[in-house]
Amino acid sequence: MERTSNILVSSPNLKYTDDFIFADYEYEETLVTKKGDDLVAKPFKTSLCLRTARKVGKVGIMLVGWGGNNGSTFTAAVLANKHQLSWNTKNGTLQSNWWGSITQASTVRLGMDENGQDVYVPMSQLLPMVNPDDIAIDGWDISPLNLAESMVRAKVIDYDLQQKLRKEMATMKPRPAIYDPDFIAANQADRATNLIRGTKYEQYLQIRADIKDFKDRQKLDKVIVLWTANTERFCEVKPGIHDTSDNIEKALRNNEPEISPSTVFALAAIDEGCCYINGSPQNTLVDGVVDRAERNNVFVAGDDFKSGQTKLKSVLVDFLVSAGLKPVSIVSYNHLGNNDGKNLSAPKQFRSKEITKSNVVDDMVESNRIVYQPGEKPDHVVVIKYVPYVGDSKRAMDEYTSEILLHGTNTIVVHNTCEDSLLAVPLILDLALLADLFSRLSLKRKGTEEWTGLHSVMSSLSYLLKAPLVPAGAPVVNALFKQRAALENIMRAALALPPNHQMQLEHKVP
Ligand code: NAI
Ligand code: DG6
Repeated sequence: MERTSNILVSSPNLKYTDDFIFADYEYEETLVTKKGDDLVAKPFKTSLCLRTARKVGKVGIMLVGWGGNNGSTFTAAVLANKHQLSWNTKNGTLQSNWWGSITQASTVRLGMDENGQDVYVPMSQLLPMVNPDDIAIDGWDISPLNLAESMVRAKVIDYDLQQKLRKEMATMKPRPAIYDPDFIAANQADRATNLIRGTKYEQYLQIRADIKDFKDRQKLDKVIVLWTANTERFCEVKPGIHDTSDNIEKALRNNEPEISPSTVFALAAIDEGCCYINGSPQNTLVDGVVDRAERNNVFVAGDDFKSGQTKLKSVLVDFLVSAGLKPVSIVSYNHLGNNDGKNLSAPKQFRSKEITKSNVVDDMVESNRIVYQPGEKPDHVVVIKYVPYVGDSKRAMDEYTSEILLHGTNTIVVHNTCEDSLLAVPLILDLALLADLFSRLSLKRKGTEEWTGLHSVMSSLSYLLKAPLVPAGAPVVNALFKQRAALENIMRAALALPPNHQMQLEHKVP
């Protein structure tokens, strides 16, 4: 019998040492081959050992765009929870919580009790994870406001809670950042006064120095760097510049204009051994960056937080297509009035967001060749408009039209009033915590000696991202519950527990 938090896993395949959790695991899959007109399905098993390092260490997160709505709200949420703050509103006294975070506020089915009833546990208790109260926060912003001022500017946090957080947040000031007006909207220029000057290579060296400084001052074991700054335009990917680690290094030293600020941040983070997560849509993680991450055994993940409209889309379209219906037209309008919306009102930055918001149904469409012909896709339109009055309270309106039985039509209309940053912030926490957890997981085939970590492109975080980056050649999964199942079942495998198959045969046979 072994113990993780308050969960006891009783299995001959699980062993705890002071440093690791060792799990022996039979990974089962089905190989499908073509024989003439037939498909032959052959189940197979691979015997694996999984090893999870138990020591969590002290983890810090550095946010690029710390003074933005997400950055200031994240900081406020961490502090409010850490100090267990409550605050008064016209609806009474409210307590801090982490709702919207899958690690902190969602549960996982562990198994069933003696009566065949499901037993659920908090996801955070499955494996050793960082406690959000222990996270150190730092970051950069082109805007010089301290975090208390940023919180006021964001207009997200309730007034009374702002008053309780103000003193501590006023001591937090973003480090100067890299500003290249060619990459974000011209309407951002007036806040860009907190800047690292010099060439791209000098800026890269400064970011590395900042990471080292944060790590040393706070005595951290690990730093995770996460981009939650303005959406950039896509960089124009060029062979000889963006394709390999060596070429991108040369381009950086040559001050190549198509190396974006976010790519400079990513390279600096990777070279400091830090995981880099891209919470915005732009193509920061070009091949040369991924190559660099692989060479340094560092993790990268992206792109673009999947917080609201897209999350629902990746459920709804999966439901429609798997029900044998045929979505033929998906039209998604957004209007919002925060600084993100202002930046996205510029065509090139909108285009970046349009791309990540539009590619999210491809895997579901591909999965059903009964209703879709090869190459056929639904019409899919994404519109974003800037309406200052609504602030962070984004309105997302979707119309899904599907063809149904005998070419009838079914139209579903969804109206979602979101508080955008309050949806995104728990994802920032989960991305950091899960990136840390998966960086402590290694695997090997049974009987072999050498442990390897997960792939540098951390696709296990796909659930939290609109356009998941995957290792070259790997399929992209957008369907939300497939992503969730992968996440849960990898954690279960690390505890030598079988995947949750949901069959409940106990209740289906007499
Ligand atoms: P925001 O505009 O309030 O914050 C962005 C911050 O980045 C600003 O304070 C800005 O001064 C700073 N900044 C711009 N360029 C920078 C650079 N090169 N280095 C350092 N700082 C820089 O935006 P918000 O609402 O916080 O969103 C942040 C990002 O997250 C946006 O790209 C947005 O598209 C993305 N996102 C937001 C979601 C949400 O629900 N809130 C969901 C998905 C993605
Ligand atoms: C308007 O679309 C602004 C965007 O930044 C979104 O709010 C953000 O990407 C969240 O998108 P979604 O589709 O996950 O709600």
